[in-house]
Amino acid sequence: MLKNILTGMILAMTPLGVAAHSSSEATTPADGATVAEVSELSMRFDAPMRIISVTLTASGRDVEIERATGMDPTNEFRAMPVDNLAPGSYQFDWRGMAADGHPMQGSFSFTVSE
Ligand SMILES: [Cu+2]
Repeated sequence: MLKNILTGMILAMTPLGVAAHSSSEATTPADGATVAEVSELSMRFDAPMRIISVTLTASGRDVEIERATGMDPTNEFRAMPVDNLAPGSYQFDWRGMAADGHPMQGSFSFTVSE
């Protein structure tokens, strides 16, 4: 009961309740960026996020990546491509759980130049 009251107070103080969820503040590569090469994929959150699953796809095909971040909630998630990324368009999708237990998801895209 106490927990519910506190949650209501926090939501009431937060415009639209949006900031009650941790959200992705910045990514590497940046969303929409064109880069020459990718050595690391990362996302920073304004509150700890448990990242449950991540996928990297190029034109809908899965590209293998290796997580550097485990399953504990974190403000910074990191992963690396297993092989050098060929030129093309990539999309990174993630699913996670915010500190308040709500399921979250998001994505960002980038292009690797020729
Ligand atoms: Cu929430």
